[in-house]
Amino acid sequence: MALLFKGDIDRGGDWQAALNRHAPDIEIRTWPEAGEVADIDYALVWKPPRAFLASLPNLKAIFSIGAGIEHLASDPELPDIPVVRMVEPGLTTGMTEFVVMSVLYHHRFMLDYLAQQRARAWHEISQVAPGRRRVGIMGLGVLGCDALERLKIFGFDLAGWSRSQKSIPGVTCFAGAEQLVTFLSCTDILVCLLPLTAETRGILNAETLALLPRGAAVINVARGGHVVEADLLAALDSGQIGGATLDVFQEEPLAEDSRFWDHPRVVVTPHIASMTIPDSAAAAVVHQIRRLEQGQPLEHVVDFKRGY
Ligand code: NDP
Ligand code: OXD
Repeated sequence: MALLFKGDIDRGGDWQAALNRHAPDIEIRTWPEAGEVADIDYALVWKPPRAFLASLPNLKAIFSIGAGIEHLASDPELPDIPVVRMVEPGLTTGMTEFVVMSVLYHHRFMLDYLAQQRARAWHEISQVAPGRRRVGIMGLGVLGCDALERLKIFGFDLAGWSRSQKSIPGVTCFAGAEQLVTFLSCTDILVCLLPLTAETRGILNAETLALLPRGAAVINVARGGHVVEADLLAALDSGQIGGATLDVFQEEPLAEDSRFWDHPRVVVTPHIASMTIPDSAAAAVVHQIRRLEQGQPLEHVVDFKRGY
């Protein structure tokens, strides 16, 4: 049995070692050393070029190195075999750390305090009790649910929004386009953890940003395509949005002349909110391969009709 890895070349050695550790019986090949392509059963990939996967004739399943799968959905020649998105504890924990950190950052007025520091100003801002701070997460999947679970400890007023109705203890759950207005209108700190699909592209735009309470914060750790950037900049300039933490952008790396770089109400990070960790991810991939080889259904298979 052979698996071909085609991802970040700098991390190829780590992946090879991790996969060998978790599956000594599987032959691990690292692109470009693909060998005889007809022998390859599985591909573990990030942003493969168009038709690359179609050139592997006997694949049984494709594993995405990341949680997002647009890099595969955009390939018109994607083979018609199961595609598994990345769900692994390292990626989940990393995202939760970043979300908790960012929510606390806005909750505790850090943008204002940093501005005060630069101005050598010593001024207390009245603290808001966590129970009076409404934190809402768009996307109640693996990542959104884990972040909410950890945010509970702080006592925030928590809400979430998803496509299908959910029931999560301690979280007010909203669902569907018809409940989006209500969800947004009672969210002080908004976190976007949606997949990028035809339905969610541009979901944070002038109209939806205007539904948030004035001064709300926006944390986007999903995809740049969720935000209409010109609309967000206008909302930041007007004070409708009080601050933003942006980890993802329409164009990455962020253009040198982007206004986000030095906007005083924005924190920019270079798409690092979370990363797949080779060791735990290799265990997750091997677990799925074992399932398939034993005739059990794969987990976390992408439904391309839904788009995620
Ligand atoms: P999941 O597939 O587990 O969850 C997706 C959630 O979004 C589900 O709750 C789903 O609803 C909801 N959703 C999808 N479409 C809609 C819609 N039209 N309206 C309302 N809700 C919708 O994804 P993950 O939690 O694993 O990952 C989320 C995203 O995070 C990834 O797609 C990726 O883009 C991003 N990401 C970013 C990283 C970074 O470093 N910045 C790292 C890792 C991931 P339902 O539950 O009803 O299906
Ligand atoms: C992912 C990402 O989707 O890294 O995992 O953004």
